Amino acid sequence: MPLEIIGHPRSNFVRAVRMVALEKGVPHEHTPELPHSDVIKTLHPMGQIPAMRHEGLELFESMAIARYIDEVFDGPKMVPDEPSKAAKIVQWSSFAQTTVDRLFLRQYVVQHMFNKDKDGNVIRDEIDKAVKGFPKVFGILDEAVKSGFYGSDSFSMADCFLLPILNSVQRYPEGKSAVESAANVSAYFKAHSERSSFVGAAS
Ligand SMILES: N[C@@H](CCC(=O)N[C@@H](CS)C(=O)NCC(=O)O)C(=O)O
Repeated sequence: MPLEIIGHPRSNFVRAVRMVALEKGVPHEHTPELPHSDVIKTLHPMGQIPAMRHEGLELFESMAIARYIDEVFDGPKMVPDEPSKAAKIVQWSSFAQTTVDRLFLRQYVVQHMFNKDKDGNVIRDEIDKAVKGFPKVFGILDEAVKSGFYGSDSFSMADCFLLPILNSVQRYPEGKSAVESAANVSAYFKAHSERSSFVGAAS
């Protein structure tokens, strides 16, 4: 049975694992399920996306899926074999999945999308709090991408986790201007935004 990646393409975590597959040239079926759908509830105990199926193996959690695809299939390694280099890639991937995802997406983008009063106006409290945290995290990222790659000197799994988040945070004005003000982040995003895996995993 071919590799199947399950989850809606708008999810940054789904896009990241599909980017890993595309970077390696691994053909896969994409099943665009929403969180908490009947299918997803059979694959993830919390109903989250992504999930994966391959040859009888079912997996959830994007890091586990990305690393499985990287290790099982041929193609360029998205996590290097050398342990200290691999640890750095996992470190920066995890930083994107936790600190960066939480601040830029859960506490900012998702608030813009859904935290509205009864008249449909965005409630700003959480957004304003999140924006105050932007300088520190953008500063860390600006240093981490200065080579043109995220925490590394070549394209890796860490880039697959960071680029979809940077894409989403620019949907709203404070995120857009924060990216524009961070020179290295801005150049990094521009350099990779036409990348075929990034474009191919968007829909
Ligand atoms: N730690 C999980 C996080 C996945 C996640 O938060 N997915 C979001 C979509 S981007 C989701 O399913 N949200 C619905 C929910 O948390 O109930 C992973 O890395 O796969």
